[in-house]
Amino acid sequence: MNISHQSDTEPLDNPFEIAKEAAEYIAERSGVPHHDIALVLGSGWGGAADLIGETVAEIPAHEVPGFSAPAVEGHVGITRSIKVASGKHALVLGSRTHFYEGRGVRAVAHGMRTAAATGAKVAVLTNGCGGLNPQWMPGQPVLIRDHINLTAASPLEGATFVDLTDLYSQRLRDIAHGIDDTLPEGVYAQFRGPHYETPAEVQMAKIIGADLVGMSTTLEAIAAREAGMEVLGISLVTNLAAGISETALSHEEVIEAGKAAGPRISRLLAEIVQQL
Ligand code: 8IG
Repeated sequence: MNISHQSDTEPLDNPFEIAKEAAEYIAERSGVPHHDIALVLGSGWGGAADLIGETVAEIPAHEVPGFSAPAVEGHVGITRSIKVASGKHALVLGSRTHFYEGRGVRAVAHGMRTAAATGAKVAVLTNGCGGLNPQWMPGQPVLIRDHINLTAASPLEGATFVDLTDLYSQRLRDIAHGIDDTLPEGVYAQFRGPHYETPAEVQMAKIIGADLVGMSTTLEAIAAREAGMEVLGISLVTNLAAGISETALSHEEVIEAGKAAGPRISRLLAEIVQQL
């Protein structure tokens, strides 16, 4: 089977062809032929969409070719085209497919490939995650400096050797720091999930250099880079990772922490987007 994207493969067997179809659909539905910036709003980040600019179009995410309905409460299911005050067009992808959903890496990467096909040069990936630094309270935003992909998977197919040295762009982190110089940076480790880690797994993550643990972002970041985009990653620490605090983890608490921090991190993200 030929899985390279420059060649004569059947459209439905080629993830880049489906992404192109999705991008054409978005252009048609939104009336915006090209987008400049792509955003994925994870747990806690949904409110940012309203502050980024003027909503030009809203499209139920699952109506766009290749996307399926979101599986998790707290994840927004509307893809929005937003005109930013800077004049740029932002595409907020409303449905993130997580690797743990078992739909495969193509489904996980589809949003980034679609965004790149709409013309986006910058991808902003946000998430809610567990924190390993006990000084980071729930509600703390953290810039992703680098990642550790513990999924044992790659979104890339075939002999696709992509350099990840500066995956989380220094230039974009500098822009974020220009807005808030107190923003800490950290290494994000993606576990497969959907269960949270054991305390021993959290200790392992710490020993190998992680500051944040979550279930998204790394595969999307790799796909974004392959597709030629510059990546900014921002995590919201919604809970201390298992064993870092005494209390057990609950999805409800995660949603609550996201809600409480929402207005502040939404403003932060909106300000960043103005400068991209
Ligand atoms: I929100 O503590 C959120 N997502 N793996 N661990 C992992 N994912 C998360 C966590 C966490 N909190």
